[in-house]
Order: sequence, then C-alpha cells, then structure tokens
Amino acid sequence: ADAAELKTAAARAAADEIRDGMRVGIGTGSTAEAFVRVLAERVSGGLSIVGVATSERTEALCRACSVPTVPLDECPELDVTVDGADEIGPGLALIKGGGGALLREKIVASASKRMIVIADGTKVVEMLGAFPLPIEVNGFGVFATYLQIRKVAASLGLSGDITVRKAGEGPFITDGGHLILDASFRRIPDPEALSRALLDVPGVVQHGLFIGLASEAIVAGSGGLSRIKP
Ligand code: DER
Repeated sequence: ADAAELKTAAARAAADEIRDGMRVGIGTGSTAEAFVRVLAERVSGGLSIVGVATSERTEALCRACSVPTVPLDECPELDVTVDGADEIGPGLALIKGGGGALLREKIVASASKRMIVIADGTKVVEMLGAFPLPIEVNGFGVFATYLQIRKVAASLGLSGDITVRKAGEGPFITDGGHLILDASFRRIPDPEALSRALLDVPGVVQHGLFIGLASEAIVAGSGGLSRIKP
C-alpha cells in the first residue's frame, strides 16, 4: 500500500469511531484531510455530526465536502478530535505543526474528551526530535525570542538550527497571524521539561509538543493497522 492508502486506512478506522450527534474536532494535514473525505462519505450517508476545523485550510475542505462545521466558540466542548502528527513518541507524546496549524490544533484537542491520532507507520519514533519542532512565536521581537529559545534549550542540553519557516519569499504566517520557528533539536529526551521551558519565553505563543493530549493513535503500516494507547 502506498502512503495515501495507508493514511486513508487509518482515517477510515478513526471515522468508524464517530457516532450520530458527536461534536468532532477535525485536524490539519494530509492524513486529517483523508479523514475529512471519509467523514464526508459518512455524512452523505446520513451520519449527523458537527465539526470544528483546526485551520482555514481544513475549514475550506470541509465546506467543499459538505461536512458541517461551526466555530469552536459555538461548540466549546468536543467529544473527539481526529488529527495527524509529525512524530508519535513514547507515551503518545507528539510533535505536530508541520502544517503550521499547531495553535488551533492544540486548542481544539484540549477542548476534546478524546484525541485520536491517525498516521502512517513512519511517524512512530523511539524518541521525539528528528522532526524539527515547530514553535509559534509572536512577530514582535522575533530575534529576541529566538535568542531566549536558544538559551532555554541549551539549559536542557539541546542545540541545533532554529529557522524562521518561509512561505515563498517571505515568512510563513499562521492563521493566528504569528510566525513559526522550526527547531532542529534532533533528540528531545525530556519533552515535558522542554514544553514548560518554551512556554516560559514571553514571545512563544505555543509549540508543537503535544503531551498528555492523545488518547490513542491508529497507525497504518504495511502489515495493517495498529492501535497505540499512552
Ligand atoms: O501540522 C500538523 O500538525 C499535521 O497534523 C501534521 O502533524 C501531520 O501532517 P501529515 O498528516 O500531512 O503528515
């Protein structure tokens, strides 16, 4: 099976958990988009749900597929969020944010009773960090924030390139109007410590370490589907 088929297989398994009347957080990225397409089939077959999208991009796809969505403010408590991940580590700690939507993704995941992560097998890692950690930062004084991030990382024994994510000629701007720094720490032995240290930097809005949020991961590998619990 190719990557797209694996993503769809994981998406189908997640869609099987969605029941009539559920309030569903809908993630961002290619695997989450496979979930939207499967959900759209189920909705056209009579499933009645209300969705909350985690990005303008996902919102647009839901609209195009007639998956009903409302703003999070209209539905502040969700039954389940289904989303992808860039890395799935021990204890289902995740790195997310490859698609630049980590702030809304984390807000929506935290508003949900459950979070189901869907991914192809390549995302499961022994230790987080090979994927550069996305850090969402306020545009005011980015260089000062960058220096403070480097300092707190060094205090935890972490180093590596930290670069401003680009989009075309200029910086990538998130739905929330912020910038993203991608930090190539390579190995993150203590994600909890790094999470706390980063959130103490005033210019950091949020980061892509999702700790204690995922309830389950549905992973599609060449040998089939596997379910991982924390
Ligand atoms: O940006 C994100 O957080 C996405 O969910 C990302 O982590 C996974 O994207 P993919 O499904 O396209 O690999």
